[in-house]
Amino acid sequence: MPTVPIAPRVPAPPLRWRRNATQLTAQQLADLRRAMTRMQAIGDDRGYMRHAGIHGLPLPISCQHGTNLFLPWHRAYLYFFERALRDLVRGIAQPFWDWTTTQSIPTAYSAQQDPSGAPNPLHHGTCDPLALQQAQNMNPPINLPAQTSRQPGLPGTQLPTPQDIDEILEIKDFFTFSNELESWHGRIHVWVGGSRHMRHVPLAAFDPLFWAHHCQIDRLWRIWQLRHAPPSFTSGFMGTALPPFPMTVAQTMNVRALGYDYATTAVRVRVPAPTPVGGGGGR
Ligand SMILES: [Cu+2]
Repeated sequence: MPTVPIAPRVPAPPLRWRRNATQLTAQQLADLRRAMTRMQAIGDDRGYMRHAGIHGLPLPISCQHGTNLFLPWHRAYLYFFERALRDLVRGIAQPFWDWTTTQSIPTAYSAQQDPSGAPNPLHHGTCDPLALQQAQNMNPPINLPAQTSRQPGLPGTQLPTPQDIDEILEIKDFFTFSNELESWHGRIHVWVGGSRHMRHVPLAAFDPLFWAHHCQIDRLWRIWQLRHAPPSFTSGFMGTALPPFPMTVAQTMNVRALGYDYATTAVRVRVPAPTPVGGGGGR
């Protein structure tokens, strides 16, 4: 009897799991910080400044807001950012900040120092000098220092509750869902930034918290995709390019094809936090 296997035993590449920023192990958080520290130290196209600068300033402003490309464009953006992180520390995935259950900035990001006493690279970033200069020339001008900072929770600002988001996830039409989610996304930028960097699209991505915020937006899209039948998009929409990324809308549809998924795709589930390292609130 032949014993040749009927299918070649080629293992599928392992998925990267994007985890909740408040539930990272000490090692996962240390790896993320190591990658960010290294990336912030690189001055060329692989570096943090370059990646952050793609979103807004320096010109051109590439991000898609207020359009049907909001979710696909930012998914591509996160994908290439994560790939750059992975070039520096193997196998890592960026975490998400679930602001519905962690209604404060996760301590992984708010702590000034890491456990060894070194500066926490998730606490702040440094803006590209050209971006700052161009921001000052905008109308109205944005005058902010190079080092990013935050003014979370000023009066009149608000984070969504799980119920707020659950209502949005029920919306069947993709483009309506996208618009509603984008509008909450903007309010969270304002909640974090106050008058500082996260509030302003041209400079927001220089704040390391930007990525965890957008990761949560991307996660909510993934949850929406799990809840609803795939929309029948036009080939025109699916074929739309997402510059500067070499990717089309169609290529952003399947997160597993992009090599990652979210460790938690349930909105209301409350997991008993196992020794939270980067937990919200204080340590
Ligand atoms: Cu944003």
